[in-house]
Amino acid sequence: MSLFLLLFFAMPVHGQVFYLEGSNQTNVGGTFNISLMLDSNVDLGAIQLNVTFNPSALQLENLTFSVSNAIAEKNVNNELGYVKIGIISISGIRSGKIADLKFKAVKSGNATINISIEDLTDTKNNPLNGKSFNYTIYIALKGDFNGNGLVDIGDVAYVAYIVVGKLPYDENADFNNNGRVDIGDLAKIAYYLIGKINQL
Ligand SMILES: [Ca+2]
Ligand SMILES: [Ca+2]
Repeated sequence: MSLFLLLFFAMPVHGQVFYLEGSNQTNVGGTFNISLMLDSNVDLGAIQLNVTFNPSALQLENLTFSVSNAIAEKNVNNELGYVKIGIISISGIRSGKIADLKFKAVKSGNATINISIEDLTDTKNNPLNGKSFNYTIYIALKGDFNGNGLVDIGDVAYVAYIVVGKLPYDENADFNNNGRVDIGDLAKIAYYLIGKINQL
């Protein structure tokens, strides 16, 4: 066995790992839930995190903590796009769900949520290292089939081609939710384009 492999096996398996779990796709105007999770190899006594997001793309509607035997506080700022999280636990937290976050998507495109670890200690107040990370969610605009960020004549043509059978069925074009892409859906996107209706 090489020295490299010996060194590799002598290293600890992992440290303090935070991660996000949940949806990675939604529509403009839609909400989505993600869970902040922890997987640590030691009990954590204090956790201070800064969660940042682009406020023109995302708004945090709700944050609920799931930690027991702990003091947990949050400071949400949707104007600047952050939520600061502070958790103190005497008995220690090791793994599982920390919090549920509910976001509203307000702009189409890829939106990034960054989790930055400001402070982390074990239950004896020794500092620990944690890894900051990003989470990306894709926000689609309903009716924007060619992905240019707006509903335009090209998108209306796309639906028209489906209606006449020149393009295959696309469930995202079923605006009236009747299981088919038909003339009713084509009328809806055409009305939306010219401003007769304001929602698809
Ligand atoms: Ca478009
Ligand atoms: Ca339909």
